[in-house]
Amino acid sequence: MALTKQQKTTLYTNLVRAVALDQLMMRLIRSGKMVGFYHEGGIALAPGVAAGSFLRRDDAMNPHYRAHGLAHMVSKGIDVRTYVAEHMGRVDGCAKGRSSFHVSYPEDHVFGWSANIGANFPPSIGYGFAARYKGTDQVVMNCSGDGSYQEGRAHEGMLMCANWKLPVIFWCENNGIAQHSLLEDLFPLSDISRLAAGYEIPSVIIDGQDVFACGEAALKAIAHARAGKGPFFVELKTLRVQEHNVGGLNNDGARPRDPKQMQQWRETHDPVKLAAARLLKEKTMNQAELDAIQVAAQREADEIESWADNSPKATPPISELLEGVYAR
Ligand SMILES: Cc1ncc(C[n+]2csc(CCOP(=O)(O)OP(=O)(O)O)c2C)c(N)n1
Repeated sequence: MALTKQQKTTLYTNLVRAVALDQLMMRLIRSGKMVGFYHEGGIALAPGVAAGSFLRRDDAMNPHYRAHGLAHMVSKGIDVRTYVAEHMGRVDGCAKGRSSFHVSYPEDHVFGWSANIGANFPPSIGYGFAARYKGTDQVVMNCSGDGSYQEGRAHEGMLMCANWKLPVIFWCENNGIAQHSLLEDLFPLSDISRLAAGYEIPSVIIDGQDVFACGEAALKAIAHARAGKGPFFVELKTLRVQEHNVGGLNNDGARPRDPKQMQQWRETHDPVKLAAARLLKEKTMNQAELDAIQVAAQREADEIESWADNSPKATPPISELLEGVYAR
């Protein structure tokens, strides 16, 4: 499925926006302005961008938590100002500054997530079942890393979707590592999508550094699910070039990846540089157009930061702390 100029522009613009936001989040965590910790997206943002860019507003999406789902959410058209403010513990945050990245945007059909990896599968399947039951043509984009396919819920979910032909896309952002464990130490196979074959779910393997290839795969998977043909599995091979998270407590001990190797990947596998080179070579865009996209993305990130900066710090009285707690 060849991409149109408009689709390429959308993907490239969303990628540059996602990178600017990821860099903003890194500045916030390193300067002490962010509460909690952050999982850098780095050069692994193209899959998230592609996952969100071609969904309708009423399609459900469960973003992968890397880069805290920013690439997925901005690409789906969500205004992430309140989400950034939430990370900064501000009253205008989407959970009044009391959470970190456990949020939902129900009006945009992003139904929230949990720190518990694999927890996204049951609600995604439920959303897919609801779409089928109500006879709508909504699809569900269920994004996760390779790590969540160690979970029983992923396998129960794939089985149910395959059996009932639910419109769920299993979007696996495979960076070859789960926290501190290399993929080869966790799985007897290197292609997670081969698991899908056991459930008769069709699959593709994509270069996750190529945002256009990711976009083509998203269009294919969405068309398949929307046409009522059941689930589809997309495995996007990508790279993590940072420790698991920044600002957390778990960065001591053995480092599974060589920092020099990670630095080299940043230079050779940067999806923005790869996409820009392709757009210039094909003459889809010129340098001035690419520069304008960069400037606009930086401005957007700066405006979000100053908007959040102007929101007061959340210091709820003890009597209000249990508001919004629904189960204990
Ligand atoms: C059920 C569960 N087990 C373990 C953890 C600890 N944990 C947090 S992130 C993570 C690795 C996830 O890897 P992956 O899904 O591949 O995402 P990546 O960080 O590589 O993008 C683990 C094991 C958890 N949050 N939930």
